[in-house]
Amino acid sequence: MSQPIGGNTLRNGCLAICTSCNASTALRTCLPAAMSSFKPALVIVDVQEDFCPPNGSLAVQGGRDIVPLLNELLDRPFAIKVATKDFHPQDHVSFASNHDAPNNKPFESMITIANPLNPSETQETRLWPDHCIQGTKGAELLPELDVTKVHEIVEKGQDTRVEMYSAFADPFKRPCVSRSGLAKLLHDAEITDVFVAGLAADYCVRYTALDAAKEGFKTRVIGEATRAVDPSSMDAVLKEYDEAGVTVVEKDDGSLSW
Ligand code: VGL
Ligand code: ZN
Repeated sequence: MSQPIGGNTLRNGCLAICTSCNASTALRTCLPAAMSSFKPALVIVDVQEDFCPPNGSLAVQGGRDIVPLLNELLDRPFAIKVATKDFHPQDHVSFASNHDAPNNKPFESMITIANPLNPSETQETRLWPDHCIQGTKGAELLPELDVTKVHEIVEKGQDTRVEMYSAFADPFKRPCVSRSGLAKLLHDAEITDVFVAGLAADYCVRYTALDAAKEGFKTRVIGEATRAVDPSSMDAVLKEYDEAGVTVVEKDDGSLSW
């Protein structure tokens, strides 16, 4: 049996859930909850001291300001809530301090790194100030982030030989060098949808969202819950999202009304 609502036809099971939400709520906003397969995860990327003012070595402007919104998101019924941590050894390849002059300027210099398992595969990557070193204050999650509501903390970037912006894996493909276990965690929990927020919008949030889409999750980035190292790069990032089927949503646009 089916019943038409506002031009759409829904199965009875869907209708029962839809009528349980505010009757005036647009159908579009309650539809994800009406689909039995909808199981959302929240991934909060790298909300760590080193990415935030006032003392972070790689501070992203406004990085601390997103925490109240992140805490609101943590109050929502995501099936899994994950916080990730960039977690580097002191000799990490991305630190400018580990390279020789003159091509060792943090934020500026680009280097080529080869896949340690296959030298024919290479990546161009940016050098950074030392940041998020294991065991240091800079690697800690912000104390104002309500980690009591986080189910899993996923560390990444421990392999000194490779850069790893994505919370899923390093960028090498032939073969991949380092995986965090996040894909398995989400797949094992039968997650269907991944919502990404955190720092930085143009690096770790970006590659985490793109990898989430590659893993087959319907992926949304919560735009106002991110901040970029270089805001002028975001147009290009939005284009990448478009091509990958990643959507940018905002807290109050209905995308989180389930
Ligand atoms: C990040 C630069 C270097 C990030 C991590 O979390 O966006 N950016 N390492
Ligand atoms: Zn890093």
